[in-house]
Amino acid sequence: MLHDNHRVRAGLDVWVVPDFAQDTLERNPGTLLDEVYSNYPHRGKGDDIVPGAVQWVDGDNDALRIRGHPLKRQKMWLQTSPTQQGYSRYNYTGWQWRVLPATGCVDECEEVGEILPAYNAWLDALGEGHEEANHAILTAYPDGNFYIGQHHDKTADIHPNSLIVVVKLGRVGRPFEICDRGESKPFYSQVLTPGTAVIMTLAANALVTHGVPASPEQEGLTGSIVFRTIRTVVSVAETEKKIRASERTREREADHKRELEEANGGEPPKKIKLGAAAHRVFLDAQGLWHGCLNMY
Ligand SMILES: O=C(O)CCC(=O)C(=O)O
Repeated sequence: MLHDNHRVRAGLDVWVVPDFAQDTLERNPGTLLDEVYSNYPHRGKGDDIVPGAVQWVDGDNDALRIRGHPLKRQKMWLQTSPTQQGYSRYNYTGWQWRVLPATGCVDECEEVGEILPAYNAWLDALGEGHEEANHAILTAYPDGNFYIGQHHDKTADIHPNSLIVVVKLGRVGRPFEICDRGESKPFYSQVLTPGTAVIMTLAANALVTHGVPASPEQEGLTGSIVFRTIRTVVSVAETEKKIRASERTREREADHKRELEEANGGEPPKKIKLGAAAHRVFLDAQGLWHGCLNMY
């Protein structure tokens, strides 16, 4: 069912299959995104996440910002199990505990609930023994200024036998790029039409990075839904505990920053890189180090 002529490169387990939404999920990728985008609330800057509800989290919401910077996309998390039994967690670089309760149950999102059985039937029919998808992340790019940089999926929370399947949504195509790990020049760069699926194994995900570059001239909403099998479930009580602990850490860091700034006569810290890590350091008038804040 996965044909060699759909591989992005011979021998690599990454396939690009056109019209996957239309043919396999039997759903129009334009109306699917439009409906999910407008039928559920968006939590923007300053809005609270409603635990366990189906909702979009915008990139400027504090829970989604990455090290203080707005993310250039909007996201919705769905899981197949009831959220009262715990949240399925997919952790990635810069992920924050306070976004985990933004996960809703697919039973309360009928647009996605309707396509999931067709997705899992396709997976079963592949006959490769892949685990059924129990998790989906929708990403929305309101226009071409929104994007996702080159990355590989972090696999700690993904079932080893999961496939990663990105289905492109919207009414217009969007470039998609794949690079060899460690390279910045893509070996694959194509405008993928709505409904196209990018399918990869975890082994292939470890060899390459993928991303949707900014295309500032592009107008119109585009997006994707990514199906995975997630193995990490965190209870509601544990999630709340982790959120409280990270809140205390943020408060401590803010106090520490204020104290160091006061001691430094109101001067902001200077950014330096020590090895791979970035730090904000306070140097006194003689250039002597007298405090350091980790970047957060
Ligand atoms: O929107 C896309 O096409 C890619 C999404 C993606 O790579 C991700 O959510 O990890």
